[in-house]
Amino acid sequence: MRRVVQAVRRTAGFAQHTRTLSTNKDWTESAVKGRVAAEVSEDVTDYSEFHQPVGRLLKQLPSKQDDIQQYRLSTEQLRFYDNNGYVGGVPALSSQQCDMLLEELATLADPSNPHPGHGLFHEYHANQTQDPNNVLLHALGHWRITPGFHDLIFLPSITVPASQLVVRHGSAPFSAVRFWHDQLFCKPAHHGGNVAWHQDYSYWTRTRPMQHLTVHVALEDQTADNGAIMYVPGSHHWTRDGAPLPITADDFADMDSIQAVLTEDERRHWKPVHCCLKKGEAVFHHPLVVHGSYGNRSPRSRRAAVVNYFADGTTANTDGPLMDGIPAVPRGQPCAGRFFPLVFDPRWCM
Ligand SMILES: O=C(O)CCC(=O)C(=O)O
Repeated sequence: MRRVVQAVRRTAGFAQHTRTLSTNKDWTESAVKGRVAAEVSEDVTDYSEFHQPVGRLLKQLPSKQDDIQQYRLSTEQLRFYDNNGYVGGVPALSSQQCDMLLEELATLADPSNPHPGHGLFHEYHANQTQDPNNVLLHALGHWRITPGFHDLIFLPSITVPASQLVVRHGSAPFSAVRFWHDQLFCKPAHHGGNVAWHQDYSYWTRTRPMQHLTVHVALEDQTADNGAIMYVPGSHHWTRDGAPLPITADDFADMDSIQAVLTEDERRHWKPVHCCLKKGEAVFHHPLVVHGSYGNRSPRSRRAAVVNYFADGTTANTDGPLMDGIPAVPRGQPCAGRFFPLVFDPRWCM
């Protein structure tokens, strides 16, 4: 059977893009890669058109020192990040804001009633491991689909620490920060899946230089028994001649596949720790720190919203599109424009 599905979106000032999947083979590969093929009608709002908060979580971008002061990380927090490759327990959202996002998430994750904006996801894996006893919803692109997830990427409780961490050398204490992409990592109660150990930059070498940052926001309490995120402290120094470790588990299923590529010295220093987060707290991590998490056999779900950033000036390192469904940025050119908004610039508050 030949199957052709198109996702078409037209907006003023933005070239129409069409995604076409054909043949069963492509279809299967697409499912594995989480490729999304759904029509998006003209009347669905694509929030990527808005480079300001739309008012769901935040009214306006910070414009003076008073707007950002309270969000700065302390010297001890910065030192912890430099030594370990992550810093956790940072308040990012109120409980009410988490509930608002969880409501939006429910509309994005209901297979019986797909969201009208579903075709705007860059990737959507209802279960990335494909094992029904190990379920991990993983998706990219929801900032385009719902107003709360859109505003999340601009929240100063997230972007101000990000601007302190995204570049950790040189004299400027703050950098201008651009949105790279977002992710959902959701584990249901009882049969939630694991996320195999990995370094984020292993997946991101299509952009350079490495001046990236991940912010993992707990929408629910994370504890050892519901599969809290874990880190290997100090592993942000583990490279192969400056390059990240190779990807060892595309589907995140084989927790320990990374062991095969570690050196003896790295194995000796393999001392993972949990980073238990309260609902609304964030952990900020380095693009090379090794992290992952075990499955969820507890009676509580563990849903997290992740925002990935890079420093302004990061460039494309490929001629192809950086994500499914968006136009390519020419190799060597800065990642900017509609899909990579500036979320914080210290000059806004001078
Ligand atoms: O959800 C997890 O446990 C891991 C998510 C992850 O890889 C990340 O936040 O970068």
